[in-house]
Amino acid sequence: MIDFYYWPTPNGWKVAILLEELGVAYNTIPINIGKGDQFAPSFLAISPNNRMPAIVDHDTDGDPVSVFESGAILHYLAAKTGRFWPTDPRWQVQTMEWLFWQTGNQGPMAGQLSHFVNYAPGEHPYSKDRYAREYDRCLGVLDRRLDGRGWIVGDAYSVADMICWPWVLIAKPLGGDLDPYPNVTRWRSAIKQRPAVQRAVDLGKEFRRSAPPTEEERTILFNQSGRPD
Ligand SMILES: N[C@@H](CCC(=O)N[C@@H](CS)C(=O)NCC(=O)O)C(=O)O
Repeated sequence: MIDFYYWPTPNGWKVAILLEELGVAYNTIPINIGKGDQFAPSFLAISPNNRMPAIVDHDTDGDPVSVFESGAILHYLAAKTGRFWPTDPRWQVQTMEWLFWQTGNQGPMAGQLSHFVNYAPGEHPYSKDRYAREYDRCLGVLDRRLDGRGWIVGDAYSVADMICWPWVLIAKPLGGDLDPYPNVTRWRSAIKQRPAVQRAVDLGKEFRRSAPPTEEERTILFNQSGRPD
């Protein structure tokens, strides 16, 4: 059994998609990031960066294995199962490149854009524009990569696609425009049709925010620093 520390956001969907595609048994543990669950010592022991997703894999030969950071989780599960991971060593290198690209580029830019769009709408136009442009630049990078190919790496759907897809799914609510990016649009639709992906996006939908963030959520998600209390 895998414990999956989760909240329904694009970063959470990346791992939910792989778990659903693999069809493995997992136990969902909600981490309400708007209420501060990410700072609980028991969660920090698994995910020291106070971010979800994270997993603890109990199906091991020895002690349970805990993994934080979506790229590391996808690599761990794909390497362990041998699925959604290419066998060609050159394609394996490329898969790693796109896992790192997503967590170092598209993810942080989209995450900051989402913060300015959802938590400080209209308050900081320069910052919002900076991240909107970076998000758009990343869409262009993906579009060029997908030119003439169905999937990001090799000839099959893999964890490289799973990690890059969730922040593209929500382009519109982020204020992004997919019209200039036909390859990304085609790829986004192909993945969206997969039943496992639909189950993953629906996971924990009862926890999704239906109203603008409360003052408590804004304070928890804005006021973080690295200093001990
Ligand atoms: N690089 C991390 C990013 C994870 C991340 O930013 N998670 C957000 C939710 S989308 C979070 O846990 N936020 C809690 C907080 O900001 O305190 C990954 O890819 O796993």
